[in-house]
Amino acid sequence: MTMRLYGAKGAGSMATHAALEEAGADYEFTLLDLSKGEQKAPAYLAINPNGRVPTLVDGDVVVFEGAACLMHAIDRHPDCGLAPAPGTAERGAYYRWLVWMTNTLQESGGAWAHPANWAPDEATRPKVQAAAVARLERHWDMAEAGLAGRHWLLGEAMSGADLYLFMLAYWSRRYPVKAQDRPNCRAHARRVMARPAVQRMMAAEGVDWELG
Ligand SMILES: N[C@@H](CCC(=O)N[C@@H](CS)C(=O)NCC(=O)O)C(=O)O
Repeated sequence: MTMRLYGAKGAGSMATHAALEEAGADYEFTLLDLSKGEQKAPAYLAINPNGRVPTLVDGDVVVFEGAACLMHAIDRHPDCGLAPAPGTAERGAYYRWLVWMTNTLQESGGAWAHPANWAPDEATRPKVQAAAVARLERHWDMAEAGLAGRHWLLGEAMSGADLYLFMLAYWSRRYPVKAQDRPNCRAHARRVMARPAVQRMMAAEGVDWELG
């Protein structure tokens, strides 16, 4: 059955979109225009009451949250090589990195990019952003250390965690703390972006990254 990924240009759907391309999946991509509020349309809220992207619809199964969509897409294509076998040390690292990224690195970026979600009072937003910048420095340093001496987060093979890190690195290009300013993260982003599947995802979404 054809899966449907709801996403937006350069948004949290990028990692799942790239994984579906890597897997050669039978899927369709529905591009929502967030500036027009299409993510708040009643028909979309019926499948994802958060009113955010991404959402992955796989028959009767509806998955939201970017990392969950990514893991489900990969699990449905067990031969795609994007996740280590359950119960292995590498699988533990795969969970660890993915949950850490979505819960920590992504969250800190969100606090910098959308301080109003954390501080309704405008006067306190600069403090929220300053704290987010300090956290982002620590988090990107941790990603940098995690990539020391290895091509991929899990070591020998690229996984879904690398696609997720690439997505966050791409977003950070507009943040005061940029993944690309750290050599290991920069080399990692270039490595991921060189993948034909990632190129296809970026072309389909109409996004580019002049990483140099
Ligand atoms: N925790 C969610 C966050 C999703 C999220 O914030 N998505 C953004 C795009 S990257 C969005 O839909 N923003 C539009 C809105 O909040 O109305 C996830 O990781 O999937």
